[in-house]
Amino acid sequence: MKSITLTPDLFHQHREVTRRYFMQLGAAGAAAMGGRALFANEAEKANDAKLIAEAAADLEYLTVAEEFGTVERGNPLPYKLPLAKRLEVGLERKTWKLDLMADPKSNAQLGNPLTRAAGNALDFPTLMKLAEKHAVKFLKVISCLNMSKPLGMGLWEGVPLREVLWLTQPKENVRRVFFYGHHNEDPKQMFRGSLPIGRVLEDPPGDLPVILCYKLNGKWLSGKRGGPVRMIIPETYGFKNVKWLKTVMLTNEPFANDTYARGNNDVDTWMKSMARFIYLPRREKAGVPVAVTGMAQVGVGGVKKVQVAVLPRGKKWPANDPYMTQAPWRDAQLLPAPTHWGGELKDGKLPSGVSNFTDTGQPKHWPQRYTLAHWATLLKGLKPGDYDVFCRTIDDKGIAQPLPRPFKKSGRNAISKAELTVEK
Ligand SMILES: Nc1nc2c(c(=O)[nH]1)N[C@H]1C(S)=C(S)[C@@H](COP(=O)(O)O)O[C@H]1N2
Ligand SMILES: [Mo]
Repeated sequence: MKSITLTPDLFHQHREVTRRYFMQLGAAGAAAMGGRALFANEAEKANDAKLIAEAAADLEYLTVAEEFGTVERGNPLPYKLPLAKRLEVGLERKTWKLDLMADPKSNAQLGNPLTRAAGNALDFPTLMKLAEKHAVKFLKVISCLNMSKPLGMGLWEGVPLREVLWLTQPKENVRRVFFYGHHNEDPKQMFRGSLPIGRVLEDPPGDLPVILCYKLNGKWLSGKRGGPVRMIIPETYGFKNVKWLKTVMLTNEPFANDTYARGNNDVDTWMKSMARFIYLPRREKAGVPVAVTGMAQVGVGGVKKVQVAVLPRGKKWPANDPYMTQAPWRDAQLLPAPTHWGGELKDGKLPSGVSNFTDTGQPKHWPQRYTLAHWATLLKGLKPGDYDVFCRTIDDKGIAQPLPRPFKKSGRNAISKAELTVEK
């Protein structure tokens, strides 16, 4: 007879496997009738696998552009301007232009600034010309530093910002890059971001370039998502990923001038790892295994595992263990990369040429930093009662969420809680 093993391999095609699990359950179930404990155990494992696969089958990976959560400012919102106005101010690909210049308040020296004023600002056809040679595509999750859940997971395409910066022939006195988007010519509406020049010119080991992004999930970037062109910076929270981008300034200022610095936010933070629930039933009958699914945002520290803990509802946790390190944590199952990517990609397939993927579309490693991973688990043997269920990540160094960086103004990563009632 066939034996069934619960290796992650079985989840490799989590969408497609459900039917196969049902068939295997038949064989294992029959074996269990033989009365040997081992086989009974296998039947239970097969059933668990089936339940997890069913729960995981509907998890969509990439977010459709229109379904992203949105954080935006502007009155009116730039993409809601009438078409004629959008054309006039350069918020359509046809008329989009990007100023690349020295900060007038600084002594940064550029041999060849590109500006609207001089009539040589970077336009969309020139960006596309650069794209022929330099375009990159990669997965990145957008998360707002001040929100507890990601806004959406995208496949972003663009030209590395450094390719464009080099066109300006920077010479000297350049320490940072300032950038901002369309703001209705009203300084109060300006939304600014900044980066050290070093980050733009060179990518830390294993990291991807900062890009001028013009496509999401294989389609032109919509106005709502920040098009025609937005900044995408892989390791950062949403606020540096400035939309409706029109101006990039090289400066000798040593300080960040990000709009987000005003709100008491840590503007130098990298994305953090954290686990969140996707689905946990509110109520279940005693004796029925409870299938739970979730996502893990993979921050700079990676995600080695996800864990779940179940406690009686409202149990007060000792104040001297604020991060719940002593809770009864148990490992959940971290699911491998999806084979069906969602996000309205053609046939659900990733295109070729995605960074960190092979030519045949296999991830070179999984999970990947600054993306999501899915997880699932079964809660079993719970007596009737009210429970709080918690989830957390463990990073590549073995550090449990919310450590090593638990302070909320560098990114929300408090341990998540959901409620479950088990009925008689
Ligand atoms: N021009 C501009 N860019 C912006 C913002 C903005 O208000 N204006 N909001 C930022 C913030 S705080 C976040 S979290 C992300 C959200 O990106 P999304 O709306 O595409 O999900 O956009 C960033 N880019
Ligand atoms: Mo944000």
